[in-house]
Amino acid sequence: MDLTNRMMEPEEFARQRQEVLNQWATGRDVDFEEAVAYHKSLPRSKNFTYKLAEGKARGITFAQPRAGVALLNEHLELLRFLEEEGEADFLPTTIDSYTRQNRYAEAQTGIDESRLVGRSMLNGFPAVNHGVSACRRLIEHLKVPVQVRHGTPDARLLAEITLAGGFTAYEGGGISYNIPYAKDVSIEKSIKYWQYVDRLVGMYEEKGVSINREPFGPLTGTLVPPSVSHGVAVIEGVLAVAQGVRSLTLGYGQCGNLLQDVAAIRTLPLLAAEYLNKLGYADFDITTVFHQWMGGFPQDEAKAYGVISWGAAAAALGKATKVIVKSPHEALGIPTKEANAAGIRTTKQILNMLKDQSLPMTEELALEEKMIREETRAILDRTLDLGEGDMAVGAVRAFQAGVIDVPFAPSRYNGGRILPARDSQGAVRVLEFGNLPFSEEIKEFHRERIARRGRDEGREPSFQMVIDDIYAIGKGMLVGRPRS
Ligand code: 8ZB
Repeated sequence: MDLTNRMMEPEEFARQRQEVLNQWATGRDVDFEEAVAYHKSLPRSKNFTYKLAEGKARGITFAQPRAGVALLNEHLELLRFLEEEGEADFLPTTIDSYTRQNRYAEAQTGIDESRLVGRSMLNGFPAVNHGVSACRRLIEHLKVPVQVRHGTPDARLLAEITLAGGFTAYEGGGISYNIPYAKDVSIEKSIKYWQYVDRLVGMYEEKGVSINREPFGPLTGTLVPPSVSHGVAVIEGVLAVAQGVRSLTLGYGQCGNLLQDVAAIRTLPLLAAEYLNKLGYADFDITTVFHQWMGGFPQDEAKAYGVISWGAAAAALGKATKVIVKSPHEALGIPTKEANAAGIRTTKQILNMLKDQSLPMTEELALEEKMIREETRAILDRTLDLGEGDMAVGAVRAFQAGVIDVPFAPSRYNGGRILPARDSQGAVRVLEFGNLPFSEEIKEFHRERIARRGRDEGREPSFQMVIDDIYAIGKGMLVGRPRS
């Protein structure tokens, strides 16, 4: 394995860049020096990093939707609507699935078909096909900062084009955009692809242009124990900073139990800073993103608003820097712009009402924080051991060994040996540990909590409990109780 967590050599970057920019015709429009000058010509109010830092300093939580359609004018119209009618603090550009798979010819067919039928035939905005100047038109016509959101194991060309196009934030990472999204891409490969992206961001930083990087926190979004997603988030943070990234937003997907969610979002930046410092990095700024519930939603829009509101409340009480918003159409698919805007406004109402409130530290909250810290450290310390101090090597070996194991992931590079289940208060615990490197005390805590639920429900904890939990929120509950 020639993978390392050292900063990529300039020669290696230049060699790959040649290749990457020739993957599609629009790649040839990328001129790095000119792009740096373009960024410097933009007002600070359009830069993601500055606005995040301002929100963090003020202790407020921003709201950001997801959104993307096939054609430029329609996409711009959608984003303007979410800015004006949705009151979005940050905007996204969600990239279509063909582009995520580097299938640009098929994305082009999607664009052509969308023009013919007069509606979007892609599930996002194919930014590679549209190219640098189309991206700049978006940025110029929008007031707030815009981020690229996708799900791409090899996102090098997409990064080159969108960053040259004026976007100031880029989601993803070598683990979080592989394991939940791909079946057959090795982690070693996707980490290398993402080292390129992080190095590119580092090069912008060195030229005085700040670009925010956000690993995708929720992973599969399906009952992921906080320590598992925190482990991955910290690793991806370390990998990013090692390539010169400075503005890092670490994410977590709502599980549904308020104390566990608040504990998770509070511990995340502290754990990341702890490991970054321990590994000798000092030049970074960490903010957080809380994802409203990423699992199955109720079809009933009124109930969906309830789920959205609960996510907004947890984000506000956890003092996340921003929250990624769901829409009342979540159970049906991609939302209309009206439904999307309604989800943001619902969220903003809650954020505004809670912005001056905070949860007091209690014994229960302290316990949740302690468990998350100990479990995350167990995972990260073993990962570093396996990598002999190198986090990139460690990550590959940790997945091989099942030391990191993401529930319900499609990737064959993920062990898939752990099973999560909720406890009687809805906190996500671990039912089957696989090879998670947890101490006996930690394991006993999980067993005891799940056993207590089993007693409440008069059944042995089993796979059925897990299934029931996966569908519970969609059916109007949190804990998947058997019908009584
Ligand atoms: C992993 C992210 C899944 C979420 C939303 C889904 C789901 C995907 C779009 C979108 C608005 C799009 N999502 N693509 N939302 N416009 N083009 O991402 O609905 O909530």
